[in-house]
Amino acid sequence: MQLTFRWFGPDDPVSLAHIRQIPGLSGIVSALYDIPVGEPWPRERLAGLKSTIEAAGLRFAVVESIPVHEDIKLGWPTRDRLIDNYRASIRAMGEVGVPVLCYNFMPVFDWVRTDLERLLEDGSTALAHDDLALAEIDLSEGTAELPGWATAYSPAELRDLFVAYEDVGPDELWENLQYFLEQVIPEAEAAGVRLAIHPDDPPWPIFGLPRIITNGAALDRVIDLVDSPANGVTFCTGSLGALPSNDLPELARRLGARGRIHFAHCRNIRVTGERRFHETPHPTASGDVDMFEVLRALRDTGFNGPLRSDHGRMIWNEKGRPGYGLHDRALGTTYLNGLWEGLSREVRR
Ligand code: DNO
Repeated sequence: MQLTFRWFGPDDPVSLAHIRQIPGLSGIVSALYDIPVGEPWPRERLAGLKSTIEAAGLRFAVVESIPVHEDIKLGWPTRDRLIDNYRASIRAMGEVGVPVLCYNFMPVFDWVRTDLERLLEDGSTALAHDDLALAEIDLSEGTAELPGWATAYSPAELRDLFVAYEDVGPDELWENLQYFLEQVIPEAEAAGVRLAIHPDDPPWPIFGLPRIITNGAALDRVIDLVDSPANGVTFCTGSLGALPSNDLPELARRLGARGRIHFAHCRNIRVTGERRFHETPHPTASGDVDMFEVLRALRDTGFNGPLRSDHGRMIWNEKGRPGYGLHDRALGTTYLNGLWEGLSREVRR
């Protein structure tokens, strides 16, 4: 297992120098955030980012993410040119030597929450989601009011997208994912890059848009769409854990045994009702994710890929990007590192 940390580039209030001081940490998860969705990523830009990371004594372990253009998810004729661009970006990753690409296939929105500052009992704040509160959000003015989502859409853009998705249900989305993977996976194989699809977050349809990567059966299905070692998943405990029917240790064991977990996101959550949860500190005792058993399953199945502590709370008066401050993610990293060391020694004895 390689401990990694997400860094949002030079504008991130968290510096590489601080990340470097977290014990046991070797890898950075990052992206080129200024390239418009659909454009190919220039190799020199990726190489530049890699040099910056290496100059800080760290390694560029994962690209998270190259966003998939909506036309690809919608299956529009324009998708072929956009998929060509995506393949070019994968080639650039291979040439520069970044081995893992985390991506998602969620229509229109990436992760969504209804509260970015839920006050927890200990005085910290965390991200929270409640589908009843989501139903109250008015998107007729665009995405300005939507917590969590970084890409802003104007009211007109959003209206057009919702109209476009009227013709795309779960079956069409699956077909479009298959079409995409059939083209990009051979390129990834040739480039020495492993793709790792991120589960939908939260793992159910929102605003009437389909969401398909929600459980173990879906992750198995993705892997089966194109049978290649380059076609794998990001095992995200927080996303999958929001549905109590997902048995996380069992899922980690099954997908791990198939050798298709290429990246792990470790975050804990507390489910407080139907489609309602909030994020918590990382340890098992703090939430509903049995982090020890998840890591044990990964360890038992020989997982040796990148793993990162996912969303942290805001603690110690830190102000920063929701879910991505330094302090609580660093605490989480240290906890995960400790669990892993314990598990590794246990096995050797
Ligand atoms: C949220 C992240 C996701 C993830 C993308 C991957 O904090 O885990 O936004 O980066 O879904 O494409």
